Amino acid sequence: MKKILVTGSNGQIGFELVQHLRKTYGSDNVVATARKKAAGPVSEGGPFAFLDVRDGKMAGELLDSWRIDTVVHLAGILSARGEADPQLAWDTNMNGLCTMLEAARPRKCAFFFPSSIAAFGPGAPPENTPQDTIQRPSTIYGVTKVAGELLCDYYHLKYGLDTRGLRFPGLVSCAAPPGGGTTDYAVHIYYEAAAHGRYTSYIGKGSFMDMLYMPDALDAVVRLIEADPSRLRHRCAFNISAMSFDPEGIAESIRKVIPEFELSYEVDPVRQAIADSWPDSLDCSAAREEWGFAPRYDLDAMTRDMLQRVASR
Ligand code: AKB
Repeated sequence: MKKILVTGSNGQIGFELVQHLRKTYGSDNVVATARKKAAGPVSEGGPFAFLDVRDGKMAGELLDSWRIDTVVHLAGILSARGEADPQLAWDTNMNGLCTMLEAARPRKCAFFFPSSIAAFGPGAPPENTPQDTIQRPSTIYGVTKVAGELLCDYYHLKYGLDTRGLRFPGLVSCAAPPGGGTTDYAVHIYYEAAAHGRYTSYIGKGSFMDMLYMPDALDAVVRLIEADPSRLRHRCAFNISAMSFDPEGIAESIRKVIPEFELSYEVDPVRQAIADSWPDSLDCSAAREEWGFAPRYDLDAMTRDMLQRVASR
């Protein structure tokens, strides 16, 4: 049975992934870590420890004391917050990653790294963006994601570390809020639709971005962690996505459940510029072929589920 340590456990992905991993591998085998303790399932449903991912001594002690063999390194600053404080984004995302890789290296821990659609920039083909193509991002977040992908690949080539990663698109979920991202509008819109029947979008009409519903993201992480290494031609990181829509597309889907839903726009130039620099839709064939990526939710299925869950909260 794996012994897994997760960083960034209070974040949008971490909050749900910790619970999913505990169900899959057993509560005692998944150590959740974060800089702050929050009451709830992450700190109460299994082992929890404080960890600043830039503290290598503390990271090493935790890996030893819990006999960890797999690190899922989620802690990081997202795209919009990164543009507000590029130095913080570099420090957390790059120094945090280097520190955790160095802690994992002598202990031969498998290592999962979350990259992002942000690893692509304006020079990449925007439609059906290939797995392997030009990556010249124009955000600090994207710069740390490309560097992170390369660094994780390097640790595999140089030291034989079992590094694997996914390029996450916008993730839609309702268990824990997203924070500081560009794709967050695709979560907020469901809350506002359920509560007020209307939403004002900071992303403009016609801006398409890739998205994935959280249950499919959790499934993808476990599938990749469990994948037969002999089938992996790529390592860090795989394109994954289940849908691509603009604000009009998600509004249309919401109107199938709430016909009177209204959408208006107050475009935020910072987040709009980020969205404009990202792909419109990804080619996910490498993920399907190499480890069986198979998302279950399309836009309408996600909308029905989200609106039901948001309404019941
Ligand atoms: C963000 O919007 O910054 C993230 C991402 C796509 O990586 N959700």
